[in-house]
Amino acid sequence: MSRVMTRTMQAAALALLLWQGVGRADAAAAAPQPRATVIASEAWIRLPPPAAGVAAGYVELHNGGGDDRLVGASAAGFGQVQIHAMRMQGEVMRMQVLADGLALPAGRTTSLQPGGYHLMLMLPKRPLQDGQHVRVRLQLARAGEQNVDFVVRDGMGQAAHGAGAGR
Ligand SMILES: [Cu+2]
Repeated sequence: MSRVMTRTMQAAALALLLWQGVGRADAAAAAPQPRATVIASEAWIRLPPPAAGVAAGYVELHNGGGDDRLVGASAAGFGQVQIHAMRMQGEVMRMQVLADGLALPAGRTTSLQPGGYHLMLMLPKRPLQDGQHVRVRLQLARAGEQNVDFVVRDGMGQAAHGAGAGR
């Protein structure tokens, strides 16, 4: 009887050890990095005209995880960063603030690009320069915060941001 008891206890102790080991392995696998499920690429800011109070930022956001949402953004050199869409209003293209952010469907790449969704960088603390890097902190509902470096580029050849398309 005591032998059986001892074996049972040994088995239990072994099971406990294994369980703890597994638990530790799981924790180790999960701990190192917050899941970077949203990958940003092609991040750039169109060089605005001198004295412009705003600049537009564009980026490709690939979401390799579950449904997510870009809910906000900020940048050290700007008083505020908003998420905008371009919408036709009658025959005129206008910008619109996306107060609830921008949906990033699972497995898809969502493009912020000229003529469409964009980041509106407002209240610049100093003028932007061609080639400059601007670090923007993106706030994602699920994936958390992510810093992305945007390069300032002179976007010649395309309609100026915010210009009316009606005439
Ligand atoms: Cu805008």
